[in-house]
Amino acid sequence: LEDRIRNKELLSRVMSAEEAAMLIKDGMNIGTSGFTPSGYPKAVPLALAKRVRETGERIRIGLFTGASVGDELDGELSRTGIIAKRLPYQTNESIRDYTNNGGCEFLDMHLSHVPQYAKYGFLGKIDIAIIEAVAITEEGHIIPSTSIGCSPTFVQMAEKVIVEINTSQPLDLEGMADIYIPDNPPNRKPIPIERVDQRIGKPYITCGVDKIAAIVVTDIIDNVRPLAPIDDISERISGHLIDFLEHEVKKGRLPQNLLPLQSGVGSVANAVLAGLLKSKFENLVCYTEVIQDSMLDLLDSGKALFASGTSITPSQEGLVRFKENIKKYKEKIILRPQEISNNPEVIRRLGVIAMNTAIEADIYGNINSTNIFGSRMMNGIGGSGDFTRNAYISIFTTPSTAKNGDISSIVPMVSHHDHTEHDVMVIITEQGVADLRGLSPKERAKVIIENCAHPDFKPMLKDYFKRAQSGKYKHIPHILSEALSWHHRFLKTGTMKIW
Ligand code: 0RQ
Repeated sequence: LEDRIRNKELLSRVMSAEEAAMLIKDGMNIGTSGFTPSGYPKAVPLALAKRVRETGERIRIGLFTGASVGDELDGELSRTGIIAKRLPYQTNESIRDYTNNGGCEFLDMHLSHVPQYAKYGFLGKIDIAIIEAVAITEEGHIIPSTSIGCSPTFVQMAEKVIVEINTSQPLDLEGMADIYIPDNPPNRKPIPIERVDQRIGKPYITCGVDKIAAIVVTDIIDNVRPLAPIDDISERISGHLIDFLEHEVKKGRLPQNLLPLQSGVGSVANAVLAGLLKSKFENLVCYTEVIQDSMLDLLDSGKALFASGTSITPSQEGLVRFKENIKKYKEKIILRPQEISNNPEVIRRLGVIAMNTAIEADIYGNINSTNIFGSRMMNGIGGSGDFTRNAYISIFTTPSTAKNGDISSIVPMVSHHDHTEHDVMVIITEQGVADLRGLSPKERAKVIIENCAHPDFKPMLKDYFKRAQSGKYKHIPHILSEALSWHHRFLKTGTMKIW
């Protein structure tokens, strides 16, 4: 244990998860490590849930994380009714249902905003930070595990820190992190990143011996999620995206090795990166948030030279490969706080190509990535807004239909807005590519309907757009009484179709 807890005094603060969980009281705000279920605390939340189950004690907390965390945290604490408020992103079925059924208040936030909200005091007091680590240094600083997320800021702002030393996380992770926290305005300086492989901070999270109230040793592994196999639709979307990038290179708007790539999560995003592996692009670099299997493939094949992110989130098999080859990956991967990985200033400077997924898009180019039928929260906006608004090219992909073809993903008006017509440059479905750059709303509508809509819904969309244009106002023509009728029809009849 001495190589993991390098300060002798701190060895006396090692305790059981049950004892550490006793520090958590009703009404507290708890900030934890974790980003897209990786590097999050597991033993303490499990012990807290067990305590509440066994004693019936009332504990309701605010739970703040980097992004999504595993079932030991979001799942267990929502099933025991412990979470009163949650931010900023989740992917766990239990907390999704809990949120949609009104069990907690959920704040869906741009991920780059979370650390600065915490630092500005906008989230109130952070009582305890619970951070998964591979080690604690002699000085009491924390070597984070597979994700950085908001951990540095939560540690800075919290009154007390509980560290979960996870022995399943290799010590060789030490050195992968690059921790830099910007000052608050008016003293904020430019972030000195000009290349994706640049290190600007420290390899540890500054904490200090005094702040550490408890250390829990565990070996529970990250509950990473399996990736769906790449299907025909995802492959076609990926093909269109690669063709589009090749076209941009031919036009001289992108260099041969493209620009730094950001890719969202999910099956389509994975297929897009897998497509890049087969493409003729070389010497790629990634400035992204999540590093998943296909990103490791790009690095292994030599197609990509470097990846900067805030978490490593491979599948179970990918995790084994990552751990076995960690020394090699350490030369090609930097993990940064999400305030830096998702920073608008850096994204704009580097000229990132942002590729994210939509639930639905409307004919004018607005995107809904989060709320099904306007009300049912799926995962959250995550980092998609940080990247989309500031990217060199912002691309959204989605299959043109959902629910066995009964839903059109291209609709007259989105039922919830995440990314507006002002931010979205390209929409791609398996049907084709709509390049919206430089187009007015009516010009966009023609291209989106023509190139992206499914043939089953194209005539209905054309008919709507035509009739809308005979209305009084011509800028963004709509028939308000009909704009959301497609969603309404699905909820009533189980299909958006009218035949
Ligand atoms: O619901 O499971 O009940 O059938 O939406 O759809 O096809 O499984 O999609 O897993 O690729 O996720 C946008 C959610 C896509 C994800 C989203 C229903 C569909 C299914 C999921 P069921 P799929 P994926 C990086 C950047 C936002 C955040 C982001 C996401 C469910 O990519 O959360 O990009 N993105 N962050 O049936 C009604 C439609 C629908 C629909 C799909 N048009 N209408 N329901 N569904 N289309 C991550 C981070 O920042 C951390």
